[in-house]
Amino acid sequence: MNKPKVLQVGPLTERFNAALAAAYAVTPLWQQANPVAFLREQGEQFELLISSARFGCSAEQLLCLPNLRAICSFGVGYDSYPLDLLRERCIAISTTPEVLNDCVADLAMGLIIDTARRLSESDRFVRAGRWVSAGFPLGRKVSGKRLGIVGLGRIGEAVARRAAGFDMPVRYHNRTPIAGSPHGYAASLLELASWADFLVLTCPGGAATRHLIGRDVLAALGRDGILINVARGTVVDQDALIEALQQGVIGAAGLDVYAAEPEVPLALRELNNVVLVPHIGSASEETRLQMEQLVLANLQAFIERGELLTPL
Ligand code: NAP
Ligand code: 8YV
Repeated sequence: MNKPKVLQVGPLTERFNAALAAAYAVTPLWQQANPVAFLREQGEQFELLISSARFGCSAEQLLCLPNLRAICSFGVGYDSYPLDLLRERCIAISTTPEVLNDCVADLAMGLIIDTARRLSESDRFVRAGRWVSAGFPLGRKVSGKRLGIVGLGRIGEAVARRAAGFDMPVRYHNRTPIAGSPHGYAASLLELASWADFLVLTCPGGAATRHLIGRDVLAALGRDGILINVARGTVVDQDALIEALQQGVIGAAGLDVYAAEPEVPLALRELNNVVLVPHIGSASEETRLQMEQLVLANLQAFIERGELLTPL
């Protein structure tokens, strides 16, 4: 029997690529000499697409895929897809929710501890041989501090559960308050930022949340406040953040995501009061394996039953 045809937009792990190729007739779009010309000439043969939160699929690419029926995406974020167009054309899309909650929340807690207790900075201090001639400056306490969460969803809830172990009171801001939530609701971002010691971002990216965190929110967070972003770089006005860190408007920041990845501006890299990691929220062996398996299970379910397991 012929293997079903699948178009894969960008590379994932060797393990995933091999598993996909074993069951399907895969066309790796990124390996085509001219991917744009390839799509224009041959796009109509594909009904199934594999992509990721990182590579997504543009409106221009969709135009070249008139027979597309389903997209199985690696990652939970969907800001790299034109959702209105997908809805209009009745193209189903799955993501990989839940399986990465723990790792992204763990990273958020790691960034909280790192920024407040200055772990990365103190590591640089020891490696540079500076301890022999000076003591390291004091950091800030973590336990018992106020934690504000922007986007109390699956990942935000996992952060809140971890914060309980640190005796941190939690408040949150979503567009809609969650009925029965044990956490206090802040009706505005300014209210949440003024209250919080740590402001953690776990909301989706995309046009609707672009620059939610700007100069006003940073000023409200204040000079002892710490911003943690494990959501999307677009949620923060990055220029305003750099200015706030340079001028001491906020105390520190821990960032996993950036405005134009993988570019990280020199102005950020030069600052000592920011911890910078390269979008590693879900990047553990265990979680990435579960995400890969969920992508494959979605694809199989769609082919066998016309239904995705974790549709958006
Ligand atoms: P989720 O369960 O859908 O939670 C998102 C939360 O954000 C919801 O509670 C939602 O509540 C809230 N929200 C949406 N728009 C908002 C707005 N304008 N202002 C305030 N809150 C808003 O999603 P999730 O699975 O937790 O994932 C969240 C995001 O994390 C993903 O979309 C992705 O961008 C990011 N992420 C990053 C990494 C990483 O590696 N760093 C990994 C995975 C995910 P309302 O709808 O009531 O507003
Ligand atoms: C992805 C992420 O691993 O799930 C998401 O939304 O940001 C990460 O978990 C990454 O974007 C690769 O696509």
